[in-house]
Amino acid sequence: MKRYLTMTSQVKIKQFLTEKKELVESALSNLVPSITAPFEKHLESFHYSLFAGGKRIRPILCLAAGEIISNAPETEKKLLPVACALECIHTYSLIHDDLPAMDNDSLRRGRPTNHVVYGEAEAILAGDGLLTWAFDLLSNQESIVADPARQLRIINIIARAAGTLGMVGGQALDIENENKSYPFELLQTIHKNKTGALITASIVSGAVAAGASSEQEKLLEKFGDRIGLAFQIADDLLDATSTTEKLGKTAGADQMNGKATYPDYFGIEKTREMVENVVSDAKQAIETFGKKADILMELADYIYARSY
Ligand code: GRG
Repeated sequence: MKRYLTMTSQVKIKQFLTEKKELVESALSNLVPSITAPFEKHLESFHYSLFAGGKRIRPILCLAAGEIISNAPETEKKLLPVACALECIHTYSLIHDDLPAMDNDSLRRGRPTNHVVYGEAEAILAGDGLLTWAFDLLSNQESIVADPARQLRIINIIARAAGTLGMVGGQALDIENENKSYPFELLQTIHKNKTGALITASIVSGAVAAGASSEQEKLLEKFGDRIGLAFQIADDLLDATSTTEKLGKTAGADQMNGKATYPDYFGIEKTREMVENVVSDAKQAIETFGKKADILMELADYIYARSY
């Protein structure tokens, strides 16, 4: 099922992304600790990275998946703590990924990386603080979004995706294999865990929080799995073809760090075709939702369009 962004849908999706991004920014401001004594320095570094202008794709996917299940006006408001928890985890992963012991990068979201500004020890702590705050948000009485059994499932979906059997494991494999040549299957495993797991969890947790049935959850999990992969392949393409200025992070960093990417295995053109096919599979998975799936379909097209 191929469908490209027409001018009208491009405007519509940009508007949707802007609106939801604003909503997430304001929820984040309300739901994380403000910069006050006695932890001012630590919180300054926490805020520095969290409010650095990320695209907020994971919280937006969480809200959009919730919308497919229930468009009751209170659903979106209810889902915001889950959406914000996902962004806290993502921001922690970027801070730690940029550390000298990992990718050693000095530019992120268009500004100097956290450790460049606050030093390595504080950057590690800002990451630790963000990760832990995510689970505070997910388990705090004031921000609980579902009945206890559902809430526990949401926490477990996110914990599993962020940890050793997901993002952390993927990052470990990535680092172990730097500057090595390895079979394509290993690259797929790295991508699926390092980037895909949290993206899939964003979609599934949003759906579960909004009351999805297990059948609906399975369809959205398949969509998430494909979108997560498309997102990482698009990121590989952008790293190889875009500029530091446009990306707000160092272009060509994968090659510099000895990281294998899709274009290394298949070249740019074939890799573009692969993103297109993966996005098409993602959309097929949610066809049965009919019109309700429009926004997620357009978000999928947006990920494809972003690879150019
Ligand atoms: C340190 C445990 C740990 C994990 C790090 C996220 C990650 C795992 C590494 C980042 C490496 C990377 C560039 C992966 C490609 C996909 C990706 C996660 C891109 C950054 O996400 P965006 O584009 O960034 O959503 P913004 O800044 O918009 O939030």
